[in-house]
Amino acid sequence: MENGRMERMESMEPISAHYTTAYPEIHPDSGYESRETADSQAKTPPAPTYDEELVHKTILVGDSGVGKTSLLVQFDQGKFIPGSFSATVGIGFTNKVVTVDDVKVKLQIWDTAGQERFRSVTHAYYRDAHALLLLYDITSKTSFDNIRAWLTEIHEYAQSDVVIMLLGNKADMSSDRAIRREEGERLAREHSVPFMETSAKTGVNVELAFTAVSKELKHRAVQHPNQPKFHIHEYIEAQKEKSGCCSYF
Ligand SMILES: Nc1nc2c(ncn2[C@@H]2O[C@H](COP(=O)(O)OP(=O)(O)OP(=O)(O)O)[C@@H](O)[C@H]2O)c(=O)[nH]1
Ligand SMILES: [Mg+2]
Repeated sequence: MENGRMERMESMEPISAHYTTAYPEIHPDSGYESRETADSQAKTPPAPTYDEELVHKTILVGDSGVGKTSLLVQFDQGKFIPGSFSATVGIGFTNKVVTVDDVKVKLQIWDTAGQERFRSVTHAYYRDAHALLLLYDITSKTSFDNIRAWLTEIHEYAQSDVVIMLLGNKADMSSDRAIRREEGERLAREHSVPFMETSAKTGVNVELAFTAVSKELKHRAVQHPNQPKFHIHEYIEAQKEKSGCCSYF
């Protein structure tokens, strides 16, 4: 799972004002997060208010190089800068307030290091996660083949009711494609998890991946008896952009 890229060093510029790297002993609810908040307040306008009850912890996992950090930055800032990120060291996180059905929800998104040597660090974060986005790279068969091993780890360390979504990233790289979309769909069906192809580069389906997870978590947290039940699979099918189609890119 190693890819030999340079690692992001602490001395490098942070990838975003909202993004902070952390180490295993630092918990997101500890002083570390408030230090980050105070810092980002100095540079950015005050964060929008949100329902304190609705803080969703989402964690990004998958092999090194599949595009976890790029996906998070695309979602957070709507940017993609090719080759700008070194392999994540340890773990980083970003807070983002999103509106789900007129309710503001705070998404705390943890970006893990895919490299094998950080595995014990990232395991510690699984159990607090409400949702888990599991990525592979559509141009890398190895990253796809490793999905089963990732799912085994997830079932071992995460809560049993964690919302899992499988994402085939780098959908823009159609000429280097190694995994057909149908293969991703089949694997997702086998494990009863929703699936979509994304591109951190073009942004295709990036917002949808996070929105779908937020909606699912919000519906679980706030049950209105008169509201129809939310079905994440159906929502995704209705919303997703068919990334395999040449016309989109
Ligand atoms: N074309 C294309 N390149 C991408 C995409 N997502 C990521 N990349 C590139 O793939 C490389 C790895 O991306 P990262 O976001 O650092 O991958 P990662 O999963 O965070 O890797 P680790 O931090 O080591 O676990 C970088 O050169 C990115 O520019 C994408 O959707 N399309
Ligand atoms: Mg990374």
